[in-house]
Amino acid sequence: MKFYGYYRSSAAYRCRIAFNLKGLAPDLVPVHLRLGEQRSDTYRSVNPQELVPSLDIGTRVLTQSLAIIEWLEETHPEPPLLPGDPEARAEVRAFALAVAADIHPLNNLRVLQYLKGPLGQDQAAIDAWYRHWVETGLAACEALVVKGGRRGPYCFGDSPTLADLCLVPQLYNARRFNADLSGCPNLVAIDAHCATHPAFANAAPDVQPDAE
Ligand SMILES: N[C@@H](CCC(=O)N[C@@H](CS)C(=O)NCC(=O)O)C(=O)O
Repeated sequence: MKFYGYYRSSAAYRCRIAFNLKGLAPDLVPVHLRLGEQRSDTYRSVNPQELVPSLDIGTRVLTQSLAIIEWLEETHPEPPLLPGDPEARAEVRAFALAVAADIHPLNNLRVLQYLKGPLGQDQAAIDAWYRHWVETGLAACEALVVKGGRRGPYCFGDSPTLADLCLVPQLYNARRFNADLSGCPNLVAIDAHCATHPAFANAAPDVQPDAE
């Protein structure tokens, strides 16, 4: 398998944690987002959305991090990243979507570049935009795990789920932009616990082969 990613891409980071948990090691094809390689003709033929990650599984190319992780879950079920109970699965997926569908798209590189270029915003305004949406979104995520009852060291229990795979990269991004995490003590504690797990530690941006 070939995995197209970028060390600082939080969507790719979610998949890297899943690969590690499932004991898989696809070949990395780095796509340098800051250099705009995602918009090259070569990469557009891999992923018409011009976004990472993509996973070439030989017969086709999968895109969208959550779709890739759900495919992994179906083809490599152990260890499970979703609970067995349908209501608990919905709870985990809701948390994952709160990050992946509601926080991350507002703060993606192309959105920040559009604010800066065509909309002429300065760096202070862009940083304020970033922090506003990440802090508002993470406050809601904090409430979701509290509402879920915190039954273990991870978001929803004693083992990592799709929710943790989405949380950890989002917190990495939030810290890069100096977001205020003081309102999210549960999320910060979960993130610290995840950092002790090799699957999470080995997926961290700074230890990737394409890290700068
Ligand atoms: N919903 C997509 C989001 C993918 C995405 O936005 N990837 C970012 C990196 S985290 C990207 O490739 N950005 C390139 C750009 O903004 O030009 C997923 O979960 O895979």
